[in-house]
Amino acid sequence: MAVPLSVYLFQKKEEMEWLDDELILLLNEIATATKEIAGKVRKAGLLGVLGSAGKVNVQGEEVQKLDELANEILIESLKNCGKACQITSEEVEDCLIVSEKGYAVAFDPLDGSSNIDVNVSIGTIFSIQKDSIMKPGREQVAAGYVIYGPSTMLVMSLGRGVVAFTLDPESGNYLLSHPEVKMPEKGKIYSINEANRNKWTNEGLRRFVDSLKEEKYTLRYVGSMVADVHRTLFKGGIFIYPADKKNTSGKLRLLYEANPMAFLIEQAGGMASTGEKPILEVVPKELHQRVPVILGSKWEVEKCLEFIGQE
Ligand code: P6P
Repeated sequence: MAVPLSVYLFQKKEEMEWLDDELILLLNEIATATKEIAGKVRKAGLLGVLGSAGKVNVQGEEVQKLDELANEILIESLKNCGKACQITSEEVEDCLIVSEKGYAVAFDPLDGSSNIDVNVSIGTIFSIQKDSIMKPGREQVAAGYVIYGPSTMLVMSLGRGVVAFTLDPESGNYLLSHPEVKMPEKGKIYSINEANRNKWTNEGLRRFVDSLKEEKYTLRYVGSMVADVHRTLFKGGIFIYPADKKNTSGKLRLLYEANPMAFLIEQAGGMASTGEKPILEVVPKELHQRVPVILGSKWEVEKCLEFIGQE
């Protein structure tokens, strides 16, 4: 039988001295919270939790009822397990300081919420740092996401490669389904919202996208970062959310979207850049700061950086 997440983490303690009991407990807690979220997502239409919560969050985005529910589930779980010293959520303006020492957790409780009401894959993204979340992403001790898709999958890295677990509906356990996720060196898919093409602030980016069309790449864009990054991680290619005239620093948030995804992509052999530097080298200045995101297979990311550098 495939290895359950809790057993996998216990087994990894031997190989990874930094994987202490607190971190193992925290990861199991986050996994358990996402199982509860998966249950709500699966039955959303029956629970009356579709649609807007009638509020706007710190991002200026309309909050969906499921966003709020997922946020409450994660915050309660992290508070109850007592192993998170800081809790940062996309849905909460300020960082919740619990104690000075321990593991700092940042998360997007339900990413891609504009897709909730149309039953398209959405996800939860998390990042874990020692003591404070306000450090370059290179220092993450763990990061991952759960994608609520045709199957619910937990994809994560502890700093030694990327593994994926699939939620088994019978046992209710996350079971190891992909012991080693490696990115293809090059793909055939590009993923960017081309509706914003004329707003992109870098002319080289338009030339790069046109060059991929010349090479017969296909476009896939779900509009949920978790779904677009999951496909890029497994199939290769490139995902881009660039700076544009409306979002001058891009739209995606550093601490709980760009950093965890960049950590996974690099751990799987890919690259993740802001266009000026590796995402994991950005020194955070604000809790909800945004960065441009260019991530995926090395070949495409390097090619993209060449084009935008020649602007
Ligand atoms: P756009 C979802 O709202 C999100 O934050 C990410 O999940 C996704 O990649 C992006 O926004 C989509 O933004 O402007 O293309 O709709």
